[in-house]
Amino acid sequence: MNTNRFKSLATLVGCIALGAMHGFSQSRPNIVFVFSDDHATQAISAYGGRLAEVAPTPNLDRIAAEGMMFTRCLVTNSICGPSRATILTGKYSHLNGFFQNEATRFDGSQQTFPKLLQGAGYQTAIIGKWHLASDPTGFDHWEILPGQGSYYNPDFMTAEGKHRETGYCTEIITEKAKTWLSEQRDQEKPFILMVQHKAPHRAWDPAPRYLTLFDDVEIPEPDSLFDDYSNRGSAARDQDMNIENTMTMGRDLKVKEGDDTGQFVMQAYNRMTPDQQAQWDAAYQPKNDAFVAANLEGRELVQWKYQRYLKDYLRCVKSVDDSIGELQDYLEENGLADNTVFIYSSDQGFYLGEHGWFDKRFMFDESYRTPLLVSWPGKVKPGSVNGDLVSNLDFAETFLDIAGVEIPGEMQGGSLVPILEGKKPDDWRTTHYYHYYEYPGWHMVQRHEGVYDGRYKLMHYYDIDEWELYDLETDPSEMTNQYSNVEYAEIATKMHADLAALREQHDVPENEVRDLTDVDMHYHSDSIRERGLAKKAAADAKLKEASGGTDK
Ligand code: SGN
Ligand code: CA
Repeated sequence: MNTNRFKSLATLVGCIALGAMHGFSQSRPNIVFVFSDDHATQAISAYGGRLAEVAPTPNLDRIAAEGMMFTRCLVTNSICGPSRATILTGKYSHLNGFFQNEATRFDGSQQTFPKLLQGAGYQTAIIGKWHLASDPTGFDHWEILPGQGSYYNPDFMTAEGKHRETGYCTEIITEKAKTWLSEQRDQEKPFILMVQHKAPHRAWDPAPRYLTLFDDVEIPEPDSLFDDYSNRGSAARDQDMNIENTMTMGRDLKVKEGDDTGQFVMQAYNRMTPDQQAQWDAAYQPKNDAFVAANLEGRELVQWKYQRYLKDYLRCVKSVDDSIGELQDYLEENGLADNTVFIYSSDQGFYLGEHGWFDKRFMFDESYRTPLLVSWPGKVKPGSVNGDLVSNLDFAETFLDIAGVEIPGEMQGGSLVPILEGKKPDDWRTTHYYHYYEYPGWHMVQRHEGVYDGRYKLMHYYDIDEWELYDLETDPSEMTNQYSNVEYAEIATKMHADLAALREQHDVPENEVRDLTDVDMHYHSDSIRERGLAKKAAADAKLKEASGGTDK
């Protein structure tokens, strides 16, 4: 995409803004960026879908009603750390160096949008999940969860060290955000506040106040809950992220009696105060007793797991929605709402039982698409819905553009400001590039890259050399791989060309980024690790054979 026009416009605006910094700093908009972890569009009622009625999200919907809802916000790599690194840098994993969730440290010495905003006179703050291993750079204020963080009585890290708070994580993060807004920031400067929730990440531990929400409700099932993975390749079949087999009874599903590992359930439970444990037990024990007595098997057991999973996930979402409402109210009550861009997104989407799955990683729509809601009084037309191909790759440039700060040419996305103003640039992207790198590892999803053009999606699981092609117009649930269907031959050719063009445009190296093995990955169990390593060895041998016996 050619974004030079916007980049030079931003330069001009940036110069004016910088020149005027002392006199008119308050006129530069503030940004509140609320970001959650693993929140799928299926669980935001503004997006519609099967959960909208049973689990409404009124405060998230309010952002959509007052601003713009993006229906095709696509991630560059559907996994936490890489998504966050892309957002900070405006670059793909292969350029920002953060490929794999658990195995990489973010290089905080590189250019990021918070540093650029800070340099232009913005106050920058981040509160909540960070998950990039190194300490945050470019922030006047940071207070982060170590690693994945904890739902109950979480620890926080600051430049001064680590301390523990009592309470529920989503609520504590919201309180901290309000405290920063009211007491800790420099009131003379415009600001960007990043509020980054842990919720609704696994293991979906709800707040005390919502432990029994949805108890009397039946959550609708997706059509593909019992997917048999026919008509697709082996990656979908061989994953380890399904409700039936991967979910643990103890930690994930909160049935202590059924905990197969012993340690998992204790991690969360042991952090709780006696009072929190009592509330937890009062909520779950009667439901668990009924479950044990029912002695479910087969399909019924999967259906029960789905209900327990979705209810806990949606309970966590409810707290995130409350957080949005509290922050919106705070901005309004304190005269900040009119000059603040309010943005909501998540690090990626998630499977809420579609294909029988939880987790993410695949380029299939549920995890490839992430929510994006933006309100900006006076700029964005209330209630607008946008279906352009936008990406978390665009966030850094958008924040800079909102602030009138020059956008570095090396950033790989585009600013969303023109789209927000209803003036989509003629040269806006028509294809989007995706690349996931973590195999073997958690949930055993094969590495793949791919391209999407808004209708067709071409995916390549390159370690096992399997190609998949989906037509989302006729097959929105992506159940049938059309790659070998002659009727799609021309489309396949076009998509191959698009993929090659995007690889070139984004400077994707040919082979070296594929050699990320033998890092200290985390495995669910020894058997999964062995299965994964065996598959990886077989794939390596196949690649070696294909390349005539050389190693790369
Ligand atoms: C943890 C989870 C995984 C999840 C990864 C990545 N396991 O390892 O299920 O895929 O995080 O999530 S858990 O048993 O510890 O919950 S991410 O949001 O950080 O990408
Ligand atoms: Ca995540």
